[in-house]
Amino acid sequence: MNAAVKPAVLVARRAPTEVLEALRAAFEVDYHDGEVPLSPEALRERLQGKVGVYITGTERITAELLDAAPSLRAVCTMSVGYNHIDLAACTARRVLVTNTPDVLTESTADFGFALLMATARRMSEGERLLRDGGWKSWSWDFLAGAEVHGTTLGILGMGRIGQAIARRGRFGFGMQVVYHNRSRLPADTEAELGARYVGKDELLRAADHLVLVLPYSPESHHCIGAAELALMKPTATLVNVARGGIVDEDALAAALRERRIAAAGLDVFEGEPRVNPALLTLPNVVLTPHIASATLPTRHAMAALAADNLIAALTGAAPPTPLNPEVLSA
Ligand code: 8YV
Repeated sequence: MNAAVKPAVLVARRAPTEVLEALRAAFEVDYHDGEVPLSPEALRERLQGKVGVYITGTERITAELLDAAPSLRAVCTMSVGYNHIDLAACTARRVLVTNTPDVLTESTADFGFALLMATARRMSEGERLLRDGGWKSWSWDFLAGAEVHGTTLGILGMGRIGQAIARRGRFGFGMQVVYHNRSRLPADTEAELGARYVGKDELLRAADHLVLVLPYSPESHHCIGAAELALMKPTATLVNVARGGIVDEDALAAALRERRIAAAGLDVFEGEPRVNPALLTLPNVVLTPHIASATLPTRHAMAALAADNLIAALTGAAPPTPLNPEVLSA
């Protein structure tokens, strides 16, 4: 590459120093290091003349935006989910899209399991009570929650993260694992995980703890609503570490309020960072601000992978994790 004419890219969110340095060595970088994401208008403006963009889950890449930024050739997101990117529109315009799978699998599964535990064992409720001076005495059922070990773990969406959660449940907690997925896992993977494939309704009926780890799409929008919640055990917990839009939050709040399910743990929300007010006042829901992948090593690895993808995409090398590799051979 001719160092005098580096390609121009936009780094649309703050990135770790070493990653920014690598990007600056390869590109002319326009850097948005503010806490708040660029507005759609500012993003469109800053993309003028750029051939690549480094984004996170908070920047939406739409067909309209692509048409307004015709120089763009690569969109590299520091996230495994890519529902914020119109992939078909990118492919149609021969814009490469990459994401960051694998590097966050184990940390996200750790957090999913932690949220399950916190939810089942009423940890947030206990801490709130303690901090508020409400710990006065003891009784046999004081903050008694649901059992985790030896119970049935249901997983909706059995991709890499779902499988990593299944391993924790099976090998760490002696749980029976049932799952539902668009496609069934190979028999040897099912055997390794001790996981039984079931229909969605059976999953809802069987799970003592149901974890949602499926990708968000028009098909999965509100796929857990009033009808699905009605199939769950009144003692069950629901955990969502996927995307907020998968759950109808009003229906969930009603089910929690009326104790039609016992509790929920939510790391993702439909309108995040805004949280449905109906959830905020309920005692039996643990709420966390979309931090399932948030460990420093994992976030460094995600950022580095997104940058590696951007550098490869714009220097003629093979990007490590493309989502539409057909663009490369077109
Ligand atoms: C990120 C995520 O926190 O990777 C994903 O899809 O949801 C999270 O790991 C976030 O989207 C960062 O861009």
